[in-house]
Amino acid sequence: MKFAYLAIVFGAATAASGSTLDKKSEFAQGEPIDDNGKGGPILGGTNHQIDLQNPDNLGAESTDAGTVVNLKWSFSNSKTKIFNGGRTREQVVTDIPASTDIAGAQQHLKKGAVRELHWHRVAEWGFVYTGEVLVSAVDENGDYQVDKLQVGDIWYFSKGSAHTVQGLADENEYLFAFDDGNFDALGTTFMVDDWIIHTPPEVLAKNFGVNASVFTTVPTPDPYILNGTVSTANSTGASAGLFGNSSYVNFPIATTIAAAIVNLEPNGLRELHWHPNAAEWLCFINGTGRATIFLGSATARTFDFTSGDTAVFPDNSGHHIENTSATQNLTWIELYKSDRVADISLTQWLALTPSDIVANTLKIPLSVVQQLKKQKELLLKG
Ligand SMILES: *[C@@H]1O[C@H](CO)[C@@H](O)[C@H](O)[C@H]1NC(C)=O
Ligand SMILES: *[C@@H]1O[C@H](CO)[C@@H](O)[C@H](O)[C@H]1NC(C)=O
Ligand SMILES: *[C@@H]1O[C@H](CO)[C@@H](O)[C@H](O)[C@H]1NC(C)=O
Ligand SMILES: *[C@@H]1O[C@H](CO)[C@@H](O)[C@H](O)[C@H]1NC(C)=O
Ligand SMILES: *[C@@H]1O[C@H](CO)[C@@H](O)[C@H](O)[C@H]1NC(C)=O
Ligand SMILES: *[C@@H]1O[C@H](CO)[C@@H](O)[C@H](O)[C@H]1NC(C)=O
Ligand SMILES: CC(=O)N[C@H]1CO[C@H](CO)[C@@H](O)[C@@H]1O
Repeated sequence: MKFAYLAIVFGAATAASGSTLDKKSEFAQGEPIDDNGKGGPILGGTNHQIDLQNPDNLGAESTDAGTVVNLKWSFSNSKTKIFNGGRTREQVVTDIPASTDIAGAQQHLKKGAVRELHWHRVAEWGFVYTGEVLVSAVDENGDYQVDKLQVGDIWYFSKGSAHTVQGLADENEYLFAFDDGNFDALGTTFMVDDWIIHTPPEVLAKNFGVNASVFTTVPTPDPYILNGTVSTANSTGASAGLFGNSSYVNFPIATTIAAAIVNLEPNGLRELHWHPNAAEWLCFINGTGRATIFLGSATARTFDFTSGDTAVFPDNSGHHIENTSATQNLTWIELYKSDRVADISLTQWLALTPSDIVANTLKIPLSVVQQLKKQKELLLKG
């Protein structure tokens, strides 16, 4: 595995305690009506399936307050681009305007298909979910690497590094992200064939020392993803395809994107915390959950999440994440535009502050403050 900056943490399973959702049966039916009859039905037309998936958009969480912008985007709402050899769909800043630091995409490659040679003016981070891929990259010093990555492996191509990715298994899929929410803006990605096509032939001839006519078959418009056969160049038996004198999959090259993958068991809680260094960008991989984001100025909003959802928790906002499934783990990837994952725990803060000051501020018993854990819990039992 090629992890680094990638903490894998687990929540603990316990006997299920009383569900907070039991009281919210109307919301669970897609009706914005609370236990006291506050609210009212939706008669003017609604997308009931979306309502059922998002009881917190219907007002189910009574502690929510103020107007908090949307912080969630499902890849299912993205336009999928299909190609000979694969497909891609992405979430950018226009999908979640608050996600200025990071944008993400899900990409699929068939066996032999290639995400063509290109570079970006932003850094790229990738995580393989399915299959196996060959990544190849070259940097400013001529340092290069070709490596095979399996499920759970990650890569990092620093800003400007030239790279390409090929699918090796029958079906290959990965999440990738950029350290700029607006990564798909004009002038962000540079495709090799576009450049060749837009260079005068006599310059190409002189540059490469070949007859310019060899470039008349370069495709235009660029294919983005193209089909092909698995690379055999530089096959050396057991380590076929693995060579180079640099590393894009060993860290700490990843200086602008830090990551963690989190697995929360049923009934677990990712404790209340915030990140002092950056906004958090998330992609939910599996399960169902909900999160409340406290944005300061007495505003807060709760969102419901399921697999394929992305989200941003703005820089320094307080938040927690709960599972909402009695049987399934909730798994997500979290990314930061930073060289590290950092968080401040609310419990630890209160435990390490003079207890009488905390008790007086919150008007809670001193004994309650005195038993708060001084160690970060990260993930709590139910
Ligand atoms: C949930 O995650 C735990 C590890 O924390 C693992 O042992 C267990 O098999 C997972 N359960 C399911 C249903 O995937
Ligand atoms: C890696 O190889 C390339 C090409 O031969 C060379 O230019 C570069 O200096 C090498 N880098 C290292 C660190 O050896
Ligand atoms: C380049 O190749 C074309 C097509 O094969 C040929 O007609 C032409 O003479 C070549 N030019 C040079 C300078 O060799
Ligand atoms: C790529 O797909 C096209 C169209 O289906 C097909 O004609 C071509 O043979 C394929 N090439 C490879 C290398 O699979
Ligand atoms: C294969 O890789 C080695 C370095 O491991 C290099 O010396 C050699 O030139 C490469 N051969 C080809 C055909 O790329
Ligand atoms: C999601 O978890 C279930 C078990 O709880 C498992 O069968 C399934 O393969 C997982 N899906 C992904 C994409 O990890
Ligand atoms: C917030 C929420 O719905 N949490 C649920 C987590 O999963 C347990 C079952 O394991 C439910 O009881 C909780 O309601």
